[in-house]
Amino acid sequence: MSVEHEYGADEIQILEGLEAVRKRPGMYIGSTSSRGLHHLVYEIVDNSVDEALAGFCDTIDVSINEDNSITVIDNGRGIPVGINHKAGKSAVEVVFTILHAGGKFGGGGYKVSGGLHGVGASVVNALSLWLEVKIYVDGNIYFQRYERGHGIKDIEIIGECEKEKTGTTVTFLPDDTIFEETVFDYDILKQRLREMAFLTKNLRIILRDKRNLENAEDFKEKVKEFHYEGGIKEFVTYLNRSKTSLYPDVLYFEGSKENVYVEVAMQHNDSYMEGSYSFVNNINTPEGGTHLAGFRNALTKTFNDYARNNKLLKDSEPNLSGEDIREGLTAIVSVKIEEPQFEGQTKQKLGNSEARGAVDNIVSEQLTYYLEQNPTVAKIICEKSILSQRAREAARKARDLTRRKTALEGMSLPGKLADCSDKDPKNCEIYIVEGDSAGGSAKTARSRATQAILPLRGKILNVEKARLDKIYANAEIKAMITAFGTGIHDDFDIEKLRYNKIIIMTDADVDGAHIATLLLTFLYRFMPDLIKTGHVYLAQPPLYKLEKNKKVWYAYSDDELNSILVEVGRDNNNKIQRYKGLGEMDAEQLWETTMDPEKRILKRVVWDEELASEIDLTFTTLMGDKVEPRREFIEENAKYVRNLDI
Ligand code: TSJ
Repeated sequence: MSVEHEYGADEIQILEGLEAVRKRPGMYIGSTSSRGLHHLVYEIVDNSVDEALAGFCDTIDVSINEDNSITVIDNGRGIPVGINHKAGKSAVEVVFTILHAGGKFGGGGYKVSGGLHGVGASVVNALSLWLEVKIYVDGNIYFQRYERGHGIKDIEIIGECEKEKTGTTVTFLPDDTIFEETVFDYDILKQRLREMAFLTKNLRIILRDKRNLENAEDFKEKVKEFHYEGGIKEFVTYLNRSKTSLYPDVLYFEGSKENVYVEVAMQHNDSYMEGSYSFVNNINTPEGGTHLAGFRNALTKTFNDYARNNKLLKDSEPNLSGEDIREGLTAIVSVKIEEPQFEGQTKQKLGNSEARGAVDNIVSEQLTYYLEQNPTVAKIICEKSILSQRAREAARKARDLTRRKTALEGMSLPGKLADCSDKDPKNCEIYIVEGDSAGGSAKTARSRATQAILPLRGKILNVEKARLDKIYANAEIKAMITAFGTGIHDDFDIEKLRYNKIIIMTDADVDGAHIATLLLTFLYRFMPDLIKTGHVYLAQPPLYKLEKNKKVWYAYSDDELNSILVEVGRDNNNKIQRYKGLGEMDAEQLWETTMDPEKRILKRVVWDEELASEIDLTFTTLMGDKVEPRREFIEENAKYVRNLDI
């Protein structure tokens, strides 16, 4: 066992190390917001996952305690309790009090630590009001407590346990003088722990919420257990759960090459979007990198070879593009590597060149074999890719035509757009209104100078379920694209945006929510930067109108209605009106309640990188074929929307 530096016995130097963490926590955990807070849990859990990867631990139990402290229990070998002679104290204390000791500690195996992660237990300790560790080994229970990073006394035996029982238990309370947010979010932890369980097959992770037990219906803690024997294979099944897969198998490839351990799982569904996620040492790499490049290269090459060799692609036809093959593909590429190099501005892109070759090699070889063994599946994928190739070609022609038209005729705005007169985009907003009658009221109600109205009629095309050629031919979509002015995909240019706010206005019911989601899906897939830069809003029409003694109140929720009723008194003299749709309001009411910038409520659609993959899932869930997940989604649908201005 060793530590990285010669620290000697100079306690002061060590404490200075942890003081540095308390002084600049952001340097070690990214931020002191909710994100940094949850990061503490992952730091601790990562250590147990390492123990699982080394083959000595199969269960990790994570609890949010009543006081918002966190307990992590594993059944591994237990952190070594012996004296570390270089540091002159127990190995446990080294782990918790010396910066960066964690990652260099112990030998062999893959550490999940990498990038911003993996700063180790000492950072968590430094940022906690207190931390307690218990180690079960050789029939003894060892214990040590720290306060703000300082050991209160030496490690000691505080009791006995069964000889066979081994493991580590850590409990810590984040320091509320450091973190802006100290309340843990069950759903955020659930999301990440589920992902960790998918990425480490056979590992069982349990999450418990022990808070507010007296308020819970039956005094029982909230518990969720994640255990996937199939690992990332089951991850793909989970991601495809609300879609229709094109074949029953999830393809799975695994192997090691040049010290890179590679796992890939994939399955096509009948949608037209690619959903590939890549991981390095269990950490998501949203910007991909060499591992993803190796996977894509192998996929393109192997399918083209197969399609040619089996005459599915004629000699006269061009090669399938990578995009054609990946249409509707859900894939997980996971590599474990000893010294990951992260590149790019956000350090989220894998740079190790050996990962490219390793993934390419393993996937090419095993996919070639799979296709030979499973000609039916091979044919389904090739035929789908060929259809995609043709649609892409048709779409290209349609797009070229529009581009040429635009160049010749200038931007001709859609006929049904009632544009605003102010030409400075900073001052302008556009209401996308579903239905002609609501569109009519909105046109009458609006402030002509700054508010444009684009009424959409008929069903809004679900871009998740249509190929590009059909999407480009759709009148409503064309109208939005030309009205916004930005172009789409690679052509997107935010500088050309004609309105500062894009406001989706639909009825305040389930149908309205559905239409809004269809519109958001289009924006999310075709102009994601519009959402990222915060230009997209949802209008909030009222649910109720209340009149009494010639005074009028509007309520935007049931709660609000009730509090108004408490205030004005509930009696026969008020006639409450329930709005079933925007169409029931006249222009004046629509202006007053939903469009007047002085009085209206807008919700801004926010983009959260952390939740991007979940959002991805929510969109495909809602747009998918299966009914059950869709209902669940609608019930919790306001998640990605936050209140902005009131
Ligand atoms: F780091 C930590 F304190 F945050 C922490 C470590 C927290 C938790 C909940 C668990 C762990 C942890 C560490 N679980 N299991 C281990 N294993 C070791 O530290 C260990 C044990 C034995 C040997 C060996 O070579 O015999 C090596 C190691 C790294």
